[in-house]
Amino acid sequence: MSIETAPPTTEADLSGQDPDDLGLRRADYRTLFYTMFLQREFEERIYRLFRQGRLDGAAYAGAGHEAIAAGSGYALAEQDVLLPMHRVLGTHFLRGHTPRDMMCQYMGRANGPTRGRDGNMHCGSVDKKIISMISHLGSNIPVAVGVALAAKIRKENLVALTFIGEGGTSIGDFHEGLNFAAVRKLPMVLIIENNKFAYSTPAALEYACENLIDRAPGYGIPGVLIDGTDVREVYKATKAAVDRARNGDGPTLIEARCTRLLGHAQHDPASYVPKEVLEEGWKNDPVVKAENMLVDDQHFSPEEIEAIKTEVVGVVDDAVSFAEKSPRPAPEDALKDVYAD
Ligand SMILES: Cc1ncc(C[n+]2csc(CCOP(=O)(O)OP(=O)(O)O)c2C)c(N)n1
Repeated sequence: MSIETAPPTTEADLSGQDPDDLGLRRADYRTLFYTMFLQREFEERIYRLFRQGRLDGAAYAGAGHEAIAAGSGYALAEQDVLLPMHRVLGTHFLRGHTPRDMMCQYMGRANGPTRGRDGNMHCGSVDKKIISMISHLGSNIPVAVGVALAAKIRKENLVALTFIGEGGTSIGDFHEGLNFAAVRKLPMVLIIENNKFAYSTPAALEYACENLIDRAPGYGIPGVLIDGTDVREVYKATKAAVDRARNGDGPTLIEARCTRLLGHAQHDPASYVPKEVLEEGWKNDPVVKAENMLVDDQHFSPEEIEAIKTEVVGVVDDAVSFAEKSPRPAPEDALKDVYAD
């Protein structure tokens, strides 16, 4: 998490606790949970704002994907490049987009990252090393491969991390990108967010192999299957893949299993998803799991967890009122930054 957005750290967080088996301390766990809860709360709010007609564009949520966002984003080093997709909002926060920035973006305000001039999830930042997602599924992958290729040619020590849904793995870009990255041993990590549905298409109609990482040996790269609802597991797998890429050993394919807990987007009640799938998914809610893990293993009291949640709700309240007071873009600015001066 960048300096401007890092949640306040208490003395207890900084106490001389030794790092655990993953090299993480209490302050790291606080940031991981804070990020997950911030994604959940922020997206709940944008759903509500959408229904009230206060939000521009559509509203997508990554409910069920919060551990994937926080655990993977936290495994990156400052110089690495992030290419997020539509269910990993938490990665934006970890790289320094503030809740105010993102709320201005969602509300189409002039002081949002795209200055109110692009779709709400479509924002990046050169300084923060975030490349805006591309709506066309799969297109992020060749871009990540290009970033990794450039880094290798320029001998820059950076890794590109990107994502794809299990539905998107059927697109040609997945094969072309992954094959090129494997052949050239490029520093790239690709995480498949396998949430069981691509819009209304169930996984059984999307691919015939048992696991999507079964494809990895075909490219000559490692494939790692993980529980995408367990933030420690996501961090551990991503960190290992990032370290491997940084060492010049090439890309890794990670398949993170989770459940899409809501519809495809706000407009979709997801009545086609079997009740049992959703019940099972909510039983494995990654945010609740992280909360329990913090209490059981990391010695946070339930009161401390509540305090983090209250703080996050306040941060999101502030983001909404800041965005609503912010100006809309001026029509004459529409072409600003489109062409080089
Ligand atoms: C090439 C392309 N085809 C179709 C779409 C429309 N679309 C957007 S998201 C989506 C479903 C994606 O499913 P999946 O890849 O499994 O990701 P999820 O949304 O479940 O996280 C579709 C069909 C698109 N954006 N791009």
